[in-house]
Amino acid sequence: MLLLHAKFILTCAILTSAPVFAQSSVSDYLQRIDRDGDNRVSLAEYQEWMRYGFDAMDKNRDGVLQPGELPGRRGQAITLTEHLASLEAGFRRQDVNHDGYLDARELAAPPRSPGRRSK
Ligand SMILES: [Ca+2]
Ligand SMILES: [Ca+2]
Repeated sequence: MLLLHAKFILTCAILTSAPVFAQSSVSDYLQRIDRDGDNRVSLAEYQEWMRYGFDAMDKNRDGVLQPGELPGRRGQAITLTEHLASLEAGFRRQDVNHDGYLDARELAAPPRSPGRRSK
């Protein structure tokens, strides 16, 4: 559970480090992720989009983020497989109506924490 929590924090760190999150509106953001233009984001679209952050941070392209490649240069190493799995878990949490897609409202919702946040 603790490990999961750490990965959630890491996902947040990756999310917030993605420049697109800065100022763009949700619909703008949705259009960028929505490759097939059906106005909703599938898990595959979500993972494909979100892994940019991972790829950008994976300087040596070995599919693993070493602590030295992470924001603040600390934390646990994380593999791409683990990252995609945690993205999927995040996707499922955001998918409030469980239809397998994120619409604009679900995308705009604050990330849902898997557990209690601690400082
Ligand atoms: Ca789509
Ligand atoms: Ca949905």
